[in-house]
Amino acid sequence: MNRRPSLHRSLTVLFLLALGFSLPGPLSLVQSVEATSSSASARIIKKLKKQIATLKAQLAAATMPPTPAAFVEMVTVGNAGNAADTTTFGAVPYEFKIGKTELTLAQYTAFLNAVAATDAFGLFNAAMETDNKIKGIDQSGSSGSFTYSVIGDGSRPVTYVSWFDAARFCNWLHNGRPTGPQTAATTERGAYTLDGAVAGVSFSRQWGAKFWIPSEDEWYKAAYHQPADDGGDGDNYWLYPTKSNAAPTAEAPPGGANSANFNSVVDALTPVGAYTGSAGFYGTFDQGGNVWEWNDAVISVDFRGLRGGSWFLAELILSSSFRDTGRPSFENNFVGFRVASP
Ligand SMILES: [Ca+2]
Ligand SMILES: [Ca+2]
Ligand SMILES: [Ca+2]
Repeated sequence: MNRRPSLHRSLTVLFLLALGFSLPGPLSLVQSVEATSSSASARIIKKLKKQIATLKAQLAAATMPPTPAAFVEMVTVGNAGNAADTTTFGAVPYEFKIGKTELTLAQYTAFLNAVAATDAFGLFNAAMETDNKIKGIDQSGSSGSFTYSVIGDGSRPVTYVSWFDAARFCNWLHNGRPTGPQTAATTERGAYTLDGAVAGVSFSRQWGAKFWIPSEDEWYKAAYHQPADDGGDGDNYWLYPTKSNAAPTAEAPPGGANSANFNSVVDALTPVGAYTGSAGFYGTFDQGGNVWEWNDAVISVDFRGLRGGSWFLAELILSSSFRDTGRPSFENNFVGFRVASP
């Protein structure tokens, strides 16, 4: 707290120096000190130069916009140019990042508070508040001044989110998490050009998107790929997203090295990343179970892709061989998402 006034003074000095002002004080001190040759003054010069470098770095940091990356923890999926699995999925010719976990209630609640005082495009679903399985997000007030708060544990994945809610969340991240009504500047443009759409499949990631819903190949690679040369299976792909060809054990977290939330052993959702010993090769959690996750595959004129299975489904559905679909407007307590970025 006490740093601020002095930082401000120093930044002002730096700013004036940048404009070419000749000032009494620090600069003239440097000049007068530089005119002498004693070792003591050399030390002072060194110290002052160091302080100036520090202040310049602080100034640079102070003028940088907040980084959405810090808001959603991402992991890097390397090995660009990998071949596809026998299922035909998983080849990605570039390096990218993907969310370490599913999006949480806390993150989605921050989103709602930023852009859904008036919820023009249905980012909130009343079941988020009433479904005892998920508890959820509470909406207060009336349209124009809605506010939202997490019910219970905000570390569980958000559910009752459509493909469009996920796309709007990506736009919001892309735009630097602004506050305001649902417009082009907040939720309607950026990664996806939505402009009020809440149905249909004719929406794709825009060039230059900073966050997006993973493609099916990106999602699949993050879940199942591990080069054989790097300790993976002989054909570079595991059957389950826990670096295993054997099905995970359905058990309460944290479990062991191959555990997940499925088969209704936990009622219902577990905090994201709770199976701490069961990460995928690239460091993701819960790509098998907890909630189904949207991807951007267009399956038909009516459906988008879903993968990974959920808290009440059988083990097979967590595997790389299982591909599901949903209408992009579908919302229920077993579907969520994670994001990807460059
Ligand atoms: Ca919605
Ligand atoms: Ca394999
Ligand atoms: Ca999942």
